[in-house]
Order: sequence, then C-alpha cells, then structure tokens
Amino acid sequence: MKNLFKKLVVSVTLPSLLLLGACSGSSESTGSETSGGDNTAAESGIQERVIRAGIGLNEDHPEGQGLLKFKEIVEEKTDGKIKVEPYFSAQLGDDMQMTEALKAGTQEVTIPSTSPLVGMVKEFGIFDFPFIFNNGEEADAVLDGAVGQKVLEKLPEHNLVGLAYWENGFRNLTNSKHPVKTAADFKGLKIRTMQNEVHLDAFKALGANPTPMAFSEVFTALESKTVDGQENPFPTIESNKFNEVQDYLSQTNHVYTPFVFLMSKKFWDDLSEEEKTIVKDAAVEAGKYQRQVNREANEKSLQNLKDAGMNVNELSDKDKKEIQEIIQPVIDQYAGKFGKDLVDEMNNQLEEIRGN
Ligand code: KDG
Repeated sequence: MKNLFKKLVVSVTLPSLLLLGACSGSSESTGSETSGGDNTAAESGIQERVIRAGIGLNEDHPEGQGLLKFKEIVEEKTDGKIKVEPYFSAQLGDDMQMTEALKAGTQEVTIPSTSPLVGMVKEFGIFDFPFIFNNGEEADAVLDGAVGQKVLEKLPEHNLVGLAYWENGFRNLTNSKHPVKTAADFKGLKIRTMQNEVHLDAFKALGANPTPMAFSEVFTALESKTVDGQENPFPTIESNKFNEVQDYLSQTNHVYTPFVFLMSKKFWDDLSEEEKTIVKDAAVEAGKYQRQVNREANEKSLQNLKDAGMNVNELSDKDKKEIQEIIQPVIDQYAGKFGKDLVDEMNNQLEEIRGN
C-alpha cells in the first residue's frame, strides 16, 4: 500500500510541478526556453534547453536503455547545453496523457507504442495487424521505409513530430486461468489490451473478452483479478514482474508493436537546423541501439520467465494457422478503414523482401 501511495504521490505531483515550471517560464524547466526569445528557428547555433522525456516502462527495460542512450548522445553532441531529463514508469502520466502534454508544449518527448495513437492517426493501425511481420528485420524495413515515413507525415497536424521508430516487439499472452494452446482456449478470457480497436476486435473474434486499459494500470488489474491476462513482449512481462501475478505464458507472437519517438512540434519548430539534426540523428541512432538491446533481451527474458516458474507453452503451426484464419476478416475490415493503398504498399514490400 505504501508503495502504491508513493507512486500515486509522485505521479500526481511530478506533472503538476513540471506544468508550474513551464507556466512560470523558469529557464531551467520549460524545455523550450530560448535565451534570445526569438521564435524563428535559426540556421545554426545551440542554445540551453531542457528535454523532458517520459515513457511508460522502467529504466531496466530496453526502452529505458534506449532513452538513456538518446540522453547520452544529445548531451555529448551539444556539450551539455541541451539536457535530457528522463522520466520512467509513467511518472509523467500514461502514454496518452504524455502525448497530450507534447501537443500542449508542457513536455518535449515521449515514446509510446503506436497502438494507442490509432485514434489520432488511423494509419498507425496497419502495424497492429496480427501476424503481419515474420521478424524484426521485416518490421524495420517497413517502418524505416516509405510506408513508415508516410505515417509519420500525419503527425505535424496534431502538433507532434515523429523522429524515429523504436521496438516494443512481438507480443505474447499471459493469463492466470489456463494454458492457451488453441483458438478455442481464448474463449471467455478477460484480456487487457492497449486502447486499440484492431486488438480489441481480434480478441473478440477469438471469443475472448478484451478490456482496453492504460499500461500503468495493468499490474494492479492482474493482481486484483479484474482481468485474467494481458499480452506484451517478454522483456515487458519480465521487467514489470507480471510473472508474480500470472501463471501461464503462451508464446503466441500474435502481433508486432513499434514504439514511435514523438517530439512536441512547438519545441521542434523552435530548434535551429543544427539542433534539429542533432536530436533527429540521436533518436535514430538510439533507436538502432534500442532495437538491438530489445532483441538480445527477448530470448533472455523468456528464459528468465521459465526459470521464475511460469508455465510456458508454444503453439503448433496448425493452431497458429487456425487463429490467423479466425482473425483474417478483422484485418480485411480494417485494411479498408486505414487505407487500402498503404496496406497494399506494405504487403508488396513484404512480398519483395520474402522473394515471393
Ligand atoms: O512506454 C510505452 C508503454 O507505456 C506501453 O506502450 C507498453 O506495450 C505497452 C502496453 O501494453 O501498453
């Protein structure tokens, strides 16, 4: 209870303090403070600034390691004139709250999963199609190529800038009821999902009972049995200790989730061209590092979860195929909604990569 209270105090106090700092315009805390007060971005020159960067996962998670790498690169490249303040474990709010703070200019960076952003930029939804990517390399090629960049171009109208894609990873199902080995095993399971219509409808098609929820509420919901299960990549399951409140881990690998490195457009527009190049290159370089750390952590986390006593099962190719067939109508429905041309472009690129 004490821990919960402490977390509550921090989570309520910190955003308000930052907001006060921003409103008071103190040079240290606003993030987008420029000494000259000149609103047109200069071509060159680096000014003293603070980047408040919040994420929902903790420092040990590969996403946290990636954020520390971003901090290291930016502070090195600017001789410490641009400082990055990392905030972990939803200290500044959940993904959607931090995204809103970027739009308002009271926070500079957050790196959410793309899934909860589909309500704002529907095209992000094409990355939520179950089983669309066979491996991380295919995901990298699509996200870093023309399709991924076209989706990022939808962000500025929402006062956001997308600087890079990072990796959350392939998601796997945990629950406290029974092993999930076949499509029928999903029936009746209360599963927490991200706030994403494709995920919700896919689990409904399998007969499950999905509940959308912010990530910061998941552990408590599992502990109190409000929901039976959740789905996330192995590093997230391990670093958030979901094995303490879940018995079964089924290696469904049912969908790949990207992270997207978001920056407040208000802050971005105020940067000089030189500063823009530094933060953009740092987001991309830290993203490549983060993907590598995440892939190394994936296998290690699976083994650690087995060693921690989770009942881990795989699914046969036959059962995976049956699950894919049940979900396919959901994908077809949303392909139309998210933009058939973009979906065709993604599928054509994947066929080219696979040599089909
Ligand atoms: O920082 C990102 C997390 O808050 C979240 O996106 C993790 O995959 C996630 C989930 O299940 O919400």
